Amino acid sequence: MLRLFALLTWLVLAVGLLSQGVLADPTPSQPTEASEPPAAKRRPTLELGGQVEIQADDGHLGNRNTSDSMPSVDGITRFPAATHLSIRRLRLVLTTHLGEDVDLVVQGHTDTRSDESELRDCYLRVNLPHDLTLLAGQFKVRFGREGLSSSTRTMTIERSDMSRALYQERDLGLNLGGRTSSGLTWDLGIFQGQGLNAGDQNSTKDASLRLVVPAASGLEVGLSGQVGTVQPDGSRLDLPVRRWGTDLRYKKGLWTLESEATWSDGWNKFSRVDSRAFGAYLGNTWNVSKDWDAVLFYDWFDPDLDRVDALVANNAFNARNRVVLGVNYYLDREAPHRLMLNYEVHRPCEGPRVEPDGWRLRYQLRF
Ligand SMILES: [Ca+2]
Ligand SMILES: [Ca+2]
Repeated sequence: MLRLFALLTWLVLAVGLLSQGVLADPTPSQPTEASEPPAAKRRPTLELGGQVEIQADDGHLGNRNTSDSMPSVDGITRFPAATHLSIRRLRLVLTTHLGEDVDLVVQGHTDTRSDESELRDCYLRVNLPHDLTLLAGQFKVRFGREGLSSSTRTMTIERSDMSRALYQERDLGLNLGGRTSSGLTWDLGIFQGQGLNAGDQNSTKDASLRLVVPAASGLEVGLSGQVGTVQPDGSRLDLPVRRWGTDLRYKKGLWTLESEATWSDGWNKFSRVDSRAFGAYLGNTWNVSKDWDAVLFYDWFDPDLDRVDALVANNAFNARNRVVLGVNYYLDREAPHRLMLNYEVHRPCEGPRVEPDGWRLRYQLRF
């Protein structure tokens, strides 16, 4: 059933793309009179942007493994770490305007903390009639709120464990999105299902759906779903991926509330097996003054609702929560250009008690 649905959606999206002539070879127009000079060839225009994040992480946050002394960005940490300074993200985004309604977006990424340098985004964006937008290539799967948001807009320096474990991030595929006259936005996508910069390991495709409804003044409510399979590295087994989420954003006066919950019955990045998982967060930003925000954020996540490791602080099995107290100082809210300071309190809710509490400091500029 899933394979049939995936095939049909691929066909619909491909026909839409072809009908716009995006994939057709351009046919040079014939000059009407031989005496006229040939028209100058229109070249694509280029636009360069990006962002940089320089970050310090407190060694008390601990490490999830013993391979290095870097403080972890997530999970239950039980190994020592040292305070560390890193380029958390350096992103360069090249947008090529190929035509009036067609852009090619390519984004490169470097992270010295995890020693990563890789391609992140590479996709065609086609604006279609009736407020439709088609994305084709590698880009963020339209699912959830926190994971889908740019790191330049998140409330906290590091995202919740729920988003890190249950959000697909980037994948290779197609997404058709639109907006109705009532303001409802929708996205329907088909993906390989294997994640970032990975080839498909099986013949089935994942499907994703996201709806965002403007429910009341200042309030928007989102619903997301993803179904499919993943074949982990070194395995020949296809594990199911079934995720459903709901989220909201409510802004009133100086306060912005964001919340999200995701249910998963299948593979996730923390358990790495077919398990039932659940996570949620609730965050509030108080716009204290023109340049300052204060943030209070709580999140909870269990990567495997049916198992507990009573002996070891185990990231694959055990539930945990995190409280983040934060302040942001904006040099420019629009860019954004800001300094973020977070203090994170981590507590396992299952298994042995560890208390890897500590601070993070980030300088962030989008250009
Ligand atoms: Ca697949
Ligand atoms: Ca558990």
